[in-house]
Amino acid sequence: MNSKKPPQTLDTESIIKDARKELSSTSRRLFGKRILTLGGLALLSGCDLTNDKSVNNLLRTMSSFNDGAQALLFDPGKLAPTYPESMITRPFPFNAFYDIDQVPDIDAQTYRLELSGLVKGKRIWTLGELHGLPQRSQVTRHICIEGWSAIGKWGGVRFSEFLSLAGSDTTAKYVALHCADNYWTSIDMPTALHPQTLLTLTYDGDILPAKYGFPMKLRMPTKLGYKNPKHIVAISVTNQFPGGYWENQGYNWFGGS
Ligand SMILES: Nc1nc2c(c(=O)[nH]1)N[C@H]1C(S)=C(S)[C@@H](COP(=O)(O)O)O[C@H]1N2
Ligand SMILES: [Mo]
Repeated sequence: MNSKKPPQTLDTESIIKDARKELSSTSRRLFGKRILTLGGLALLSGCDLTNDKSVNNLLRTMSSFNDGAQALLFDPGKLAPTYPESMITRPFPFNAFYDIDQVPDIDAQTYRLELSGLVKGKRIWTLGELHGLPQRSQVTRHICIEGWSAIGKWGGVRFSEFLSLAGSDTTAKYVALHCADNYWTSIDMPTALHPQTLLTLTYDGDILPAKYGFPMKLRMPTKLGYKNPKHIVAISVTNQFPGGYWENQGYNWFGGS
């Protein structure tokens, strides 16, 4: 859109379309169709919608409004669907912000996971120590915002158990996850403590291959693909909003699936 256009030529339809995209299906159901008119959106956001800047503000407001709605609607006891092993997608797709030949090469011997922030206990973990914790596995569906989904089997440590072993302050708001390829994301504490959130070390029964995130991927079947970081090297428990690689470029932060 061109900011020099007079207000009456604002592209109403595409504003509403973008606004609709900012709302998840759950929040759309919660608020009904009525607000998805220009007047309704203006009322909700307090934006006058007379130029591009106010439309941008509106969409940003919608997105954080949607984060809040999704957080309210998130049920920490509700499990994402699991599938029989016969339904695993083979081969499982690879995706990253770079091509497969750029996947980071991480040395298992020298690898260390560093915990920081609101944590009282052990802050440096070796891979051996992580493999020594109780392991479980689950077959779940990964949904990528780019329009594909696939079923895979991941195994590893329940993240809530890891966080409590490390003496984390689970009343903190966020957990930030930093990756060897400089990707990062962050999640809300209720999702970090969800029983299906796993610090995964294996894929389909084998050590996690490089392309799927060696040595470790945080797998959350309750969140979209971009919230599932691979090659994690540092984790921080914090009350300061950490954002994320795609989230800072406009993807919705809560990213529920
Ligand atoms: N470190 C890192 N983690 C990442 C990404 C990335 O580029 N780097 N991409 C995300 C996205 S958008 C998707 S869909 C999944 C893909 O995971 P897969 O290669 O195991 O299918 O990884 C997510 N985690
Ligand atoms: Mo994705």
